Amino acid sequence: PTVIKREDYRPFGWLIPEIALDFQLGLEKTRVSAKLTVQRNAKADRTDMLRLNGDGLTPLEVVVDGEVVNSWSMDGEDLMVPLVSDSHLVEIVTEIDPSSNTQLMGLYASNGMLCTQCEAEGFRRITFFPDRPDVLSTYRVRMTGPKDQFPVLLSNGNPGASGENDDGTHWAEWHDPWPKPSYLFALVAGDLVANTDTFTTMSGREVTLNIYVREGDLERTGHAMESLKKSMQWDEEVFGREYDLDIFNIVAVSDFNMGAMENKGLNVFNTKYVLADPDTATDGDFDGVEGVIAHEYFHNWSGNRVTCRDWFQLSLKEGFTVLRDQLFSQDMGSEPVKRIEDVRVLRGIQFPEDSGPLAHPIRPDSYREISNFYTATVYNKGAEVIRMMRTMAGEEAFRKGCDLYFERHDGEAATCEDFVKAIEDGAGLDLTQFRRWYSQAGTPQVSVRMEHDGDAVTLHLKQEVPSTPGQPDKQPMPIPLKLALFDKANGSHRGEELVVLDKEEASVTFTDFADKPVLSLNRGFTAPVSIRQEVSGEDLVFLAAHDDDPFARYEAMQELVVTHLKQACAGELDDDARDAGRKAIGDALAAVLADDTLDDLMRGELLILPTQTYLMEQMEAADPGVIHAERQGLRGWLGKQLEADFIALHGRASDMPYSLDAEARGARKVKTQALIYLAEANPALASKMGAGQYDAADNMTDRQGALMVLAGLQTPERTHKLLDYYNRYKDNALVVDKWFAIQAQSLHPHAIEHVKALADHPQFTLKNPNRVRSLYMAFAANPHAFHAADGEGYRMIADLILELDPINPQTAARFVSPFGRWRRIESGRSALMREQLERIAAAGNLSRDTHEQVIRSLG
Ligand code: HT7
Ligand code: ZN
Repeated sequence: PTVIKREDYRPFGWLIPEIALDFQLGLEKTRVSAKLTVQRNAKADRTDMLRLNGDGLTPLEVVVDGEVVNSWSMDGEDLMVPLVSDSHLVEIVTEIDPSSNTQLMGLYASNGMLCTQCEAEGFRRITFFPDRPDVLSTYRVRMTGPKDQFPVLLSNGNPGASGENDDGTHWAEWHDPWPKPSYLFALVAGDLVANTDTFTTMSGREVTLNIYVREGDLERTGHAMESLKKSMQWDEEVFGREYDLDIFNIVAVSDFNMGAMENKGLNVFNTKYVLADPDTATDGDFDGVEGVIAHEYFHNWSGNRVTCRDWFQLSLKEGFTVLRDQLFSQDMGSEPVKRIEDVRVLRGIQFPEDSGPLAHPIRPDSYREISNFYTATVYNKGAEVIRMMRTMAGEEAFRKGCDLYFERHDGEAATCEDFVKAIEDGAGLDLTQFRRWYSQAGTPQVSVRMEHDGDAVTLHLKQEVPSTPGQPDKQPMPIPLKLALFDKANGSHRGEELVVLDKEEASVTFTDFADKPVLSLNRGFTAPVSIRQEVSGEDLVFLAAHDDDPFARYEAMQELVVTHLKQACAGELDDDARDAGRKAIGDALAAVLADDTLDDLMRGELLILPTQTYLMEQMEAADPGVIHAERQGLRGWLGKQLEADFIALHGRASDMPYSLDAEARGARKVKTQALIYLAEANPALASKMGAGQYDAADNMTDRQGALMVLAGLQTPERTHKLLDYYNRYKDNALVVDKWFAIQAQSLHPHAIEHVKALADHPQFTLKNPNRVRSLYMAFAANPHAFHAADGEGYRMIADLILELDPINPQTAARFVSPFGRWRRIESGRSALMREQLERIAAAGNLSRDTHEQVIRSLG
């Protein structure tokens, strides 16, 4: 397959200022007539050929300026229409079968309704068009379909005329006045009901808000609606962005490849990010709904009003919008807890990506299949890179830069460079060297050594950006690090400093320190880097107890555990040393449990052990079996030492009545954390307590927490409660997804057998991405099961990839990345992983998506 390169970008030869689409809707046959006004683009190289992208389409009719023509030809999947004048009207008719569209790209059927997904290149599966984000058009859409089957007919923009025909069909027209690229087109037709509300914008316009769902789901849309209104308000207050249509529609669909899609005025959502009530959704699910609703809404400006010139610029809209949704969620809930959660995702998913064969810069240089680049690097590291600019500029100056960006590029398809330039000009920063963050992949490693001489403290800082595929040599990047120097005697510091390390090596000196202080570095995680620091266990215990930056406190706790587990896994600790290490962690944890100044949400974070993936990331040739045993061993030891405290914590938290406020959520969080420790220390007790928590639960957070712990135990309660849960929720697809996931990610020694059996369950299907992810993504993220020493976990995921690829290549390709760890794992498993990658590569007829990922992974 062809490699597409960023440097090859050329403007399209033609402008398409307007498009009118007419749909005759049917589940098995939809007829699409497209009318394109076409004008020569004076800013592009002259051409007499109009290339219209297609994917699986055949033109039924091509009309140019009112005349049927036969002069067209096909170039692969694309339609080539010769045009001689400067402007033309081109009409094309195509026919598609939505019911056979299992890829869920373009127009497809889901549960009897029709919906679209056009990002990144789905529009070309609907009609022939220059399906690239720098061609902006205003859209008029008319659709006709059977009224009983599709009572609701939606598209982008504002509604126009509608009416009924004598044959049982009806029709509706929509007009979107804002020019947009084809990837933002959407259409929905189905039997849906709406939760309707309004929002009055800052200039006093009333906007109608609708959340469309299937009838039985209406009562679970309240949280999504509240989240939408809060997002609209927040974007006005914090970024000065006002909504720009009369109506904002959201539709929930159960078959969806990703979380949601920001189509102009008609967001299409995975049901997972719309539906929530206490009985069926956990606190995490509630946060997920709020975050994704906000994210898609914020795209209205960062993505839609200002869009991307080409797909290499994806982080322009995604990185910026992730930052915006993170800041929003920080403001809606606990700022430090949200920051910790975001960093956990970055370290758990993006850091491994950045150190493996799929590493790429946030602005990639080439791709074969763009769907493979909707990655944690583009999204989450992209957000961190913009966050660093904000840290260096300060909030106010950063806002000025953002204002300038929106003002300069409104209505345009922009580049990452345009964004950086606007921040540079608006915020008054020099970002010349900072631009390297856009072009260089790899997580920088910063090492720090502290020297104390007389009353001077010198920090010697050094950065190294590791080699990544195609980028053997790297240049130093500006790394903004917030730091504080603590006086151990009084437990405080003299204020935070921001140091920007922009050279390979630099030293900074601070005076007036008679005693050697304790360094708290990268506070608030100001830079997405790994820190290497010689720091004593004693200092980490001090920071874990005293740091006034909650993130740094969490970090110290994590570092204490990581350091210990790394040594234990490397076989560097004899029994006494292991006990001493465990004891230091136990003392720090006891302090966390006893600390009245902490709220439970934060306490819950401090109780979470570093993930196995993060631990593996810290080692050159990780042995997942050893890491799992050491990590669980530590957990069990802590559970035993602090058994009485955990039982007391569980009891206290259980007395808290259900509500969505922070206190009650915190109580639920620590309640299940306590159970997790007890399960390893005293399985019989934990089984009893877990069953009690399950039975007493009046909400999904408690019920799922208890079931998750029980699923890892070999007790009768496990079987009983899993069965009870299934019977109770078997008609709710999102909860059945949880039931699959709980078993696939469990600590149970037979998790692989359970997953194999679940694949034959009547409710399992490869056609629904949520269901596939709930079973197999959960499994692939379960280290002790996926990395089974005999390679059975690897075989199972490779089998899945091969079976899923012809059905849904985008989803199949996402399962390749776990195999990318083959170079950083002990030799036995490394060979087994590589063997499976080679088996997939050898299969004929692989999709472009999966083929690209397998080839890159084998690298
Ligand atoms: N911008 C949206 C991306 C998306 C997508 C990409 C590829 C295939 C299917 C997709 N569905 C949605 C989502 C977002 O980041 O807001
Ligand atoms: Zn997005």
